This record gives sequence, C-alpha cells and structure tokens, in this order.
Amino acid sequence: MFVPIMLLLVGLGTVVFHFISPWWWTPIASNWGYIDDTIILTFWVTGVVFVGVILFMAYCTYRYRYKEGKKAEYEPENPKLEWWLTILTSIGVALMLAPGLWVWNDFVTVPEEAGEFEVLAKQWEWTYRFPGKDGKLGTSEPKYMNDKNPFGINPKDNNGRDDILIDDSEVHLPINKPVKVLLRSTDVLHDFYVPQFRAKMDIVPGSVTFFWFTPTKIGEFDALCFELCGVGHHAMRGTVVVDSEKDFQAWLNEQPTFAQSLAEADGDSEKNSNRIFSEASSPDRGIAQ
Ligand SMILES: [Cu+2]
Repeated sequence: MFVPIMLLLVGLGTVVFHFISPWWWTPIASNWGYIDDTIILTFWVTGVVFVGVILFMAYCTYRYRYKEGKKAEYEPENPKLEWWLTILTSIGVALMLAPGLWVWNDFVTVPEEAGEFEVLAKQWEWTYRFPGKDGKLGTSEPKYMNDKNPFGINPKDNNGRDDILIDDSEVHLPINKPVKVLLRSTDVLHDFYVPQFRAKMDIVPGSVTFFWFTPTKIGEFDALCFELCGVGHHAMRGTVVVDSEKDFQAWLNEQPTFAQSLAEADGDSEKNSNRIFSEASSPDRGIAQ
C-alpha cells in the first residue's frame, strides 16, 4: 500500500501547490492576454494528463501488487490500446499547439496604426530611439557608430536628423497606443523582455528584429535582458514607464534629437556638427563592434 499512497500524495500535493503557489505571473499590463490563455490551456492539458497518469499508476501498483503464486502475463502488442493512446495523445498535443498558431500570427502582425521606437542593446545597457516629427526612423549602420554617434545613424539620411535619442536605460511610452518595437544590438545576442507585457524578442547583431504590443496600464516596469550576454547580463536592466499621452509627449519633448546631440557633442556649434557629419560618414571611421 505504501507506493500507491505515496503516488496519490505526490499527485494531490502537486495540484494543491499549483493553486496555492506564491509564484505566479506579475499582473498583465499589455494587450497580450492571449499569451496567458495559451499557457493556462497548457497547464490544463498537462495537468489532466499528469493526474490521469498518477491515478493509473496508483491503481496498477495496488491492483497488481505482489501476491504469492500470481504470475505476470507477457503481452507485448495491443493494437486497440495503442490506437487509443495515439488518438488521445494527438488530441492533447493539438490542443496545446493549435491556439499558438493564431496567437503567433497576431504577435507578428503589427497593426497599421502602431507607432514605433527602437531599442538598441549593448553590453550591458539599453538605449532607445524614437522617430522625430516626420514619423520615420533614419537608417543606421554599424560603420557610422562612434562616440558622437552611438546609435550609428546614417548622417546623410534626412529621416534620421530629427530622430529622438534616449541615451538612458529609462524609456517612456504612451498608454493604449499599439507600438512596434524594433530591436538592434551592437555586440552580442540580447533579448528585450518586460514580464508584465508578456512579450519579448531576441536581439541579433546584424539584423533588426521586432514585436509589438499595446501598454494598458500606467506604471513603471522593469525591462530585463533575457539572453545570457556576458558577465554583466544580470545587471542589464532598464525601465519602461507607461504614461498618459500628455505626460509622454512632455517627456519626449525634453529629449535631444540626433542633430542636437551631434551639435552638443561637438561644442554646441551647428557648423561643427556638419563637420562631424562628413567625418562620421567616411568609411575608415571606427566601428563600434
Ligand atoms: Cu543582454
């Protein structure tokens, strides 16, 4: 009796712990309730199977326990049972995976009205860039990166001159506005993750990855790097502040544009900034990676 009772206790304990566990997700602060729904569905499917298997094992270890003179039968094939197992397993796996196809499709289909901003990751900090008044981010390339142009914005691209640079780990976003997050890295793999937004994406040097979401709660949230990226990985943290539209605009207006930050970097002179433009674009300038 010992084994069946222990099995039942393990099953019961696991289920009870799942419901009273002190570890659960932080309250959601974005539109991605779908992500939670699919995980909860997975918990249900795997939970039902787990309880079923435990009960079955407890029953078998009790019903077929050792008895004097009883002999086990050898039955290597049972097509009927195998069919049932195959069908039930397929239904379970399909239930877990199929909803993900719809959710993923949504996840990579950015709404047309979405705004955008860029996250630039480097060991071990976050910086950000917003499009300026023209609504367009300027093109960027590693060859333009230097001390005065850490974002590597193409100085010849007019779309980039009014880009707003956030050379700080804290970024603000307006509430209830869908936003496309473009992700770049200057060095190694990183991953931008705000747990409350239920959305994250790897950042791959040499390419621009993206995801989108709509912040739905005003507040301050931790942005974590979710890809082991070196000894400072644990400290690679940022802050996303979700503001009302008014507060967001007020904050954004205080941030320097690319043209301004270039001028500032070169002694507040617009004339000098033009010189940097031409310097930065010469091919032999240092590349930051
Ligand atoms: Cu990182």
